[in-house]
Amino acid sequence: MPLLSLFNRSLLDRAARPALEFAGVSSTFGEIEARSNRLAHALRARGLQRGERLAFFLQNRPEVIDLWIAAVKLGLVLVPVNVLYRERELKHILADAAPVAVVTSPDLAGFVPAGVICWEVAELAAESAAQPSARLAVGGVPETPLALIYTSGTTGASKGAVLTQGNFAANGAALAREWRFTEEDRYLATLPLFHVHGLANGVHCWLISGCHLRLTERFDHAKAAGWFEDYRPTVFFGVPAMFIRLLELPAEVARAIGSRLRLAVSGSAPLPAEVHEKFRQLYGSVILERYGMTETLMNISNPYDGERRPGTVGLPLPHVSVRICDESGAPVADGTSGEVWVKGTNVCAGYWQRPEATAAAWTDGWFRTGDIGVRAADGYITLQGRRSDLIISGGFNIYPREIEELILEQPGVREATVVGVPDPVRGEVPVAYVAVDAAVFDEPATVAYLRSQLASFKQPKAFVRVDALPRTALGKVQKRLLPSWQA
Ligand code: MCA
Ligand code: AMP
Repeated sequence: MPLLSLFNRSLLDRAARPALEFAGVSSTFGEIEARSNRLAHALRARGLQRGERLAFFLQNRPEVIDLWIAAVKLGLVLVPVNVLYRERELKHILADAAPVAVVTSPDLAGFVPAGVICWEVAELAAESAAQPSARLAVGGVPETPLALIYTSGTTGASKGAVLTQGNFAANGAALAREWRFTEEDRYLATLPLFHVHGLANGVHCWLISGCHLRLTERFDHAKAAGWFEDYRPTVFFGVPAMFIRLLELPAEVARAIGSRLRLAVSGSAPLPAEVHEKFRQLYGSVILERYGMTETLMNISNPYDGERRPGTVGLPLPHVSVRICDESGAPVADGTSGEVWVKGTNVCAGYWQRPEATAAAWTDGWFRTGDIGVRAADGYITLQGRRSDLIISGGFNIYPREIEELILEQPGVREATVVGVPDPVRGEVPVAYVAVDAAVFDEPATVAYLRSQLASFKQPKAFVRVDALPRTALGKVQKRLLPSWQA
């Protein structure tokens, strides 16, 4: 079914129902329908045509949702940008995607590189208010691109995954069904809307099921207990760092929250089996872990009914085929580790203007995820690591090479490598190992430089000095041989 038809179940058929609450302000589905129509007219008036790209660089707010729905209606391609990115990171994405403009807010506009057109989100909303509320019937077919979402895939260079309306429709419909969403649900949305977890899963399960959504600007562990108490959600989606934070709540508070929570979903990074168990004990709720990627949306999920097995990501979703393959691409036997390959209506159309990267990531129609996994005889899949040295911190991805290259530019640095070290809350944090000329290397200046160039979650937690990096005979750094580091 086309994505807009799925949305119509709520936007048109449940027009009078309360839909969304943000900062104490509520909207019905009918109001969201009218607002997104007005915004579509305003975007048209600013010259945007079907197929054109428009970036957004915004904290969570209802305007992001309006923009998403307007893009579906107009056949536009949105480019979500992480709000923690700084000018250098934005420059790459905006130069590559070449959007007509970036929708942003005054607090973030200063990070947008000079020469890029910024549209102020509040001005756009004010301008929309004067536009007609009737639909602009442009729409799209399943193949119509809807988003370019930047991710590094299995290599270091950030590329835009071209996700279509059909990808979001297939993924959203499958998740809403598999996870038993109904219009009675109350979904607490604290995940960022600039990533697939919050956007493709959260927003789509909500719009397709017609349940109620409370949106927060971001996750804040100091406020989380209050939100759960006050909103009484039945559904919560989070990254492991959020569930680890939730373990800090007093037992009686946790038990009351858990008694109302019918579904807690974790993903984006491995959920330690110990956290799964502690959450069950404290909240009386068994976390459902699932696995996805920007390029593929969701692939594999533990079942709603049936065993949610800790440490595993479960079974392939109904619209997804999964193979575990050896280096030659041949499927391996159950119990043997290999690379996870996926195929299905969830998989993106390729990388934006990167035919070589696209060719490298797909083989015979199968997308090679770069994740290493193993399938048990009963079908449950366990992820065991990645082929690349990606670090995942609090659910945000970090490519060591990006940080290493910046450190190597600093005076007095002979060698540098960055590795992920275990962190009790964020899973992993980056630490730099450097071989330096001590008389020249200025650590505070390097830290200040990295702060100006990189998102906060990419900042190395320490600079560990070594005489030289351990290398193979071919010169490759052997990260496993580095001395261990403790905070
Ligand atoms: C985090 N920070 C932010 C925001 N989020 N700052 C401003 N706005 C935000 N929205 C910064 C904080 O300022 C702080 O910076 C650092 O991140 C950690 O914040 P803290 O309050 O200590 O939070 P925490 O308790 O450590 O939790 C961090 C977090 C964050 C809120 C869980 O990591 C997060 O939002 N993660 C979600 C990532 C996500 O959605 N991933 C999905 C992508 P400083 O360090 O300077 O103090 S992967 C995906 O989509 C695939 C497909 C999948 O499978 O889902
Ligand atoms: P991204 O490229 O930001 O979409 O991140 C996707 C990557 O996150 C995947 O390739 C996995 O390595 C990782 N990931 C997502 N969900 C899980 C999970 N449940 N367990 C382990 N890793 C995960």
